[in-house]
Amino acid sequence: MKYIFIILIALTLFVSCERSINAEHSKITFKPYFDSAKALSYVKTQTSMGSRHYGSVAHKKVKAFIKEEIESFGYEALSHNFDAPYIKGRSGENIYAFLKGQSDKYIVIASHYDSRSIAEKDKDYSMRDKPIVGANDGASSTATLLELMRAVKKYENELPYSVAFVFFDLEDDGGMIDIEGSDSNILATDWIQGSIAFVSDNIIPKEKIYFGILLDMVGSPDAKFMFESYAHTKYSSLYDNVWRLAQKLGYGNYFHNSHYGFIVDDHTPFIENDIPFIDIIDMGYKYHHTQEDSYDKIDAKTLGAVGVLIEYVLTNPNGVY
Ligand code: 1BN
Ligand code: ZN
Repeated sequence: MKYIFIILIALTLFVSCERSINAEHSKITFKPYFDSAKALSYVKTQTSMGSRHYGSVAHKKVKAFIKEEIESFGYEALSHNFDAPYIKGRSGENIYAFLKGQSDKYIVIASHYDSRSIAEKDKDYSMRDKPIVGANDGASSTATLLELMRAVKKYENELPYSVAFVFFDLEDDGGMIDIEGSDSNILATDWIQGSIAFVSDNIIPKEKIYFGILLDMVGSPDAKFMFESYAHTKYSSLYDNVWRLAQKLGYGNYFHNSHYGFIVDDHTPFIENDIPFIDIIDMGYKYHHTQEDSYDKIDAKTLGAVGVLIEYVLTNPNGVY
């Protein structure tokens, strides 16, 4: 009896040990080039320029800064100049660059670089008509995209897919202008002017895009990334696979398998044109469209989680979609 008891204990230990090894095996170990401290420094550079809303001095400055950085990494900085499709009299500039991979199909990684010219959710009513610095809303994703570009340039010609990096302009001044257009068209909006124009001007032919990932508000220490429901309805396997990779990389504290609902963002025009595109967005950010969306609310760890995840997806895209 005593021996049976000992054998049972030994078996139990063996099984639980096996389980923990399997659990370890389901984790991904990956040595990234993405440097979260550098990404954080890009947030600081942008926020110290001030609000980068349409027509501001800082808006011009940030465009020049993005182009200079991109060129310093060894890319050619390209510009897509456009007239805002739904805001009369406004023109914008999307900035983009390519990294050559083994296939001529592109994975698109994108962010918006403009910040909002009002703070309609601020507690202080007297501050609501003032522009915001947009540390999370604008700067965090732009910083992550820049640092990602620096990091992955080392893989030039080696990645399975080519990469298109896109910095959209005129995303964030929506809800302020009477637009012409039908209510039934979700793209008849004064948000996301840059991405609407980018898709309709066919800057990257639709058939050349494998899939895309948009980054938006990726810097809060307690960020919760959940599915945008329109994208998840159309492209659930892409969304689920990216989330699974995030969890395997150890970022399950940020990436949750639940829904925010329908959000119009820069990925929407792509989906409307049947191009698979998902949004990594923290729509629960408590300082969204307030004056408190400032540099001190940003955590390098969150920028790192998103940057490393995307670096992993670009280096191991098979099975993601
Ligand atoms: C994201 C960040 N968005 C704006 N700033 C898109 C959005 C538009 C989200 C309207 C909610 C409502
Ligand atoms: Zn915004």
